[in-house]
Amino acid sequence: MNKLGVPNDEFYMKIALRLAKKGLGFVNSNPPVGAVIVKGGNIIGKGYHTRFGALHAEREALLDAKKNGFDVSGATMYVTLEPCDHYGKTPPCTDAIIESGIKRVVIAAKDPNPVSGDGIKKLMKNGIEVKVGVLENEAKEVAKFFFKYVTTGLPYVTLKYASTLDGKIADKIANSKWITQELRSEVHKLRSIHKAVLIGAETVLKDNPMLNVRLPKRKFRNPDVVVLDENGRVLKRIISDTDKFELFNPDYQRRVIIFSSKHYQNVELPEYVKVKTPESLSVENILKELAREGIDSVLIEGGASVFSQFLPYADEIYGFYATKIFGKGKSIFQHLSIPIEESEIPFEIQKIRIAKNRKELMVVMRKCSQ
Ligand code: AOF
Ligand code: ZN
Repeated sequence: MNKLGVPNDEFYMKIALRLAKKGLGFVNSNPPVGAVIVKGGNIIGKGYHTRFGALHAEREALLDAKKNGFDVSGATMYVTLEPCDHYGKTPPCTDAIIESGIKRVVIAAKDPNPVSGDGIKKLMKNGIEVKVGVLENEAKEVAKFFFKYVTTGLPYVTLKYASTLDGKIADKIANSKWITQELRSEVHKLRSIHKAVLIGAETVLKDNPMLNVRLPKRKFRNPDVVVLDENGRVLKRIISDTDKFELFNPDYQRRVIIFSSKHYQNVELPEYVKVKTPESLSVENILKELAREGIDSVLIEGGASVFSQFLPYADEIYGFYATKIFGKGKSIFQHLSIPIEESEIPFEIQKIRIAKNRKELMVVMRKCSQ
């Protein structure tokens, strides 16, 4: 809205962004994208990318307008990402827009994906007025996994831990369940948007975690699970005991990828379990392998040795703190030893949330842009 309360480009782009968000968790490793078609101040079509491989937002919006009996010629399309100009899983959106008679296209962010061609140029060549950069930062934020994945070839890395006030993720006898409770739904939301969660062997063996999404009244997809099983301890145990691990529960309909330096031949694994034994189990190598598997985002869920390894690669950190103290116990990053003068990490606090019962705190930190 402008000062007189008349809807402007930002107003419609906000609606397109809201639509884009509906695809979060379903579209990876494609971008969540939203589109709105406006004619004479009225919204006559809306669409978003609903799941990986499905129609792009632009085509969904055009179909929606058509379904509702509207003629889109002369209309304006608001789209959160530059329309593609390539034959991928679907034909180019530029062609659909040009054919439709739309005369103006407002774009939030340019597409960083080189394979998608130059959609802006193509539209302009065909006499369409194009405006780029409306709510660009917001659009990049919504599609942050996609932007990182396409520009670096690595997944977006989010580190998530739940600790006591004194930074302990487990007590002295290694009990680590239920440190935080109230803010659990935030964790489940995080799981629902990431393509995969990653944990160490120790966590699998000690906690037997489900790592699925539990959100009432919401549609979601369970993330794939990645296990760092350097010495093959989990693999060895599942030879006889697959059923005992929640991780391998087929009801969750997800892939399980195990990274190990050892592979036990003649281990019979269900078809959704994949064992990878790359030459190096360095974090960088693991992230590259995950990217090759189409994983655009990974939520690191522990324990201490995994947190310590992945900290330098994290784009974002979600710290959940409970008003509890363990004194002795396992510290979040206990495998690092950093002198005080180097201890400030390149992160800034973006958001905090206090639980209703005032017993828990969520701190969201983002890597500073250099
Ligand atoms: C999407 N959804 O709404 C838009 C996309 O392989 P394809 O054909 O699905 O094309 C994927 C590329 O298309 C994607 O990387 C991005 O560059 C562009 N735009 N993709 O999945 C959409 N608008
Ligand atoms: Zn497209």
